[in-house]
Amino acid sequence: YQLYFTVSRKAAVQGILFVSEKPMAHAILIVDDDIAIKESVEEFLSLMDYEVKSADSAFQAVDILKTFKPDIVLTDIMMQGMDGLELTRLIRDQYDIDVMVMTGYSADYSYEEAINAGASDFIFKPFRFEELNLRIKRMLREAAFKRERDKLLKDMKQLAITDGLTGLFNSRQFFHQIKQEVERSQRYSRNLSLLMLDIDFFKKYNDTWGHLEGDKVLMSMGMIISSCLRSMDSAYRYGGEEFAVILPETELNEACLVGSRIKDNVQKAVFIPKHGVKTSVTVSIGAAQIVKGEDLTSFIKRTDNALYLSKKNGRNQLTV
Ligand code: GH3
Ligand code: MG
Ligand code: MG
Ligand code: MG
Repeated sequence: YQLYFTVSRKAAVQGILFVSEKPMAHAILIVDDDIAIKESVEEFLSLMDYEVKSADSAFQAVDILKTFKPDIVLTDIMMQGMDGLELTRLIRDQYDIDVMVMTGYSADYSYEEAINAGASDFIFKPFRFEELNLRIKRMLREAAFKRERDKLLKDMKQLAITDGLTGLFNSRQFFHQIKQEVERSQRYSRNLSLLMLDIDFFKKYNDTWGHLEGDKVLMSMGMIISSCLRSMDSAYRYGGEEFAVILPETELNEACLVGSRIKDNVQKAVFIPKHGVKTSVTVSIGAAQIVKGEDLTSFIKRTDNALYLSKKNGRNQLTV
């Protein structure tokens, strides 16, 4: 049987162990109905320090995948029942696992078919173990690179919409989100409310205790506001000491309940800007519910006006 491969198993293994360092313990599932091939590949990859499992049919592979999540599935194409391309489609559909297909029937299956089924690579039998190993390593490298890139992209997206000081969404995200919510509420006639909040006499707080102490208050504001929200609500720091809460599917009186809770919790919070000094801040709030046909500018302006009235009428209060 060893003649089947252009390099004998033993020679290949020795050769590679000699020239390459040990790979990390990645997991591979081998699927082939040719038991001799399955076992020889399994033995080779085990010797290369991969965690290996094998199946002699696509059905068995599907079963194994329920509990075993390899980095790569290496599958034969021609198999009874479900073939390797069908298995590839199923794996790509259900899991984020790379598939390499191997076949000896190069005339029957094209590279294109395998790629279209979702395979990341394709290898013709008979193959040399060195080639298989190099292809596996390349797939693992590319998968690691892709994971890193995806994570970076995700982190960057998150960073672009987050306020660094409070962890709330930033003003860019506020205008993006409120625009969408206004459009949605108008198109589907849904309730939508908005709160705008501004800390009272915050300039004085900064002047008295310093900017860094002021920043601590802003951070606490982020936590207090977040703790008062329901699952659909979202909070934003849209200015220096100005915050907004978007409340989808919410009537004005419910929005006022949320706003009042925030106002009360802000007032209750104790700050210690200096050893032995206990102080607190208050917040003024404007609340509004969108009316039929109202546009974004008008909606924000009405909320802002309500906030202005809270300020004008003595602060530490909510106005609709
Ligand atoms: P009012 O009750 O009318 O809102 O009075 P105010 O002093 O809060 O309002 P004003 O708009 O005059 O001042 C806002 C102050 O907020 C100015 C600035 O000192 C402070 N501020 C804005 N952004 C930040 C920030 O990022 N960190 C800190 N520590 N303070 C900030
Ligand atoms: Mg076969
Ligand atoms: Mg302000
Ligand atoms: Mg203020």
